[in-house]
Amino acid sequence: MKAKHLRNRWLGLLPLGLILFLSGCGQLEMTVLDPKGPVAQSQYDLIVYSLWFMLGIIVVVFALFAYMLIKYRENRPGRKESDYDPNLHGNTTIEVIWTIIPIIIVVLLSIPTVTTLFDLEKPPEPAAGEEVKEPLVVYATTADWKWFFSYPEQDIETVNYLHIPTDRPIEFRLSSADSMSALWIPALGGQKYNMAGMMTKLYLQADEEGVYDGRNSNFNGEGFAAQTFKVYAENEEEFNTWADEIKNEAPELTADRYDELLAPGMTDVQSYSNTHLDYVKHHTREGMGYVVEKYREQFKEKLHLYEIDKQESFQ
Ligand SMILES: [Cu+2]
Repeated sequence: MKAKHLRNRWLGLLPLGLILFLSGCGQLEMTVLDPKGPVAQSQYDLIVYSLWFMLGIIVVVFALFAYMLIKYRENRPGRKESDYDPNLHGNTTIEVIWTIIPIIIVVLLSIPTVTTLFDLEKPPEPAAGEEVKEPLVVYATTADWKWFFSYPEQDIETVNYLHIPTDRPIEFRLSSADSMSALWIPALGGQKYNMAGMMTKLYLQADEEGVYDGRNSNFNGEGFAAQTFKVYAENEEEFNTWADEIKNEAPELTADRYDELLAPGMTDVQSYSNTHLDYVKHHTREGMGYVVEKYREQFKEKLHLYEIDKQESFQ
């Protein structure tokens, strides 16, 4: 019976072992463990710190467990009846130890966690010796089931894809035109929610050039699985060239065109030489019910799965 319990305890460690084993492979899917910017890096460090810390606790607990099993086993040679005294009530030394140790554990886990959480609300600090750069503001607005990225500084807008300069903080201003969603670019940092009628801020930064995956991480209906986008992180010069090109060559986003895009459904990647912020601000009280009011009937209808097939064809 005892042996079986022991085996079950080791089985419980199996998932942890698998995580450690798989993370060693550098799998592209496990981007959380392969940070590409300072925000993702600080979150990664926190995960690793907590993991090692808790691993340390597990080691101590299992060592004590093994010690107890061996020391107090019934058939130990020379064991006396008086060796077993389970009455610990009123044992001040032991009670102080098992109160103080958990307090130390909680303090050592919470200090780095709270510090990191508070730092996430500010733009990431530049690396030593580098100049402080003003964050690039990007409004990330979701509508079922697509992403609008508005760049007020460049006066351009993209749908379902995103270009960002490297080594510069990006200040995402998150909002939703209808259902609650969440912006998640695992290689650059954790997710934050997009909600209608309000604005949340998320600071992210890419240190390395590359193409990263982004997605909605909050379930919001049939098109959820396909509500993804690519993030192209490139150096400042390339980014400016791209932005100029969109500004000069992309069509204008008219109010009518924007309304069409807001209808529940899928869309391909698109670029425009102005932003929808000219027409409606979904994060304000006035802009909050805009889409739901306009597409009342369609929101009531059940959408068909072939719409999702359409989205998959351009991924
Ligand atoms: Cu909430």
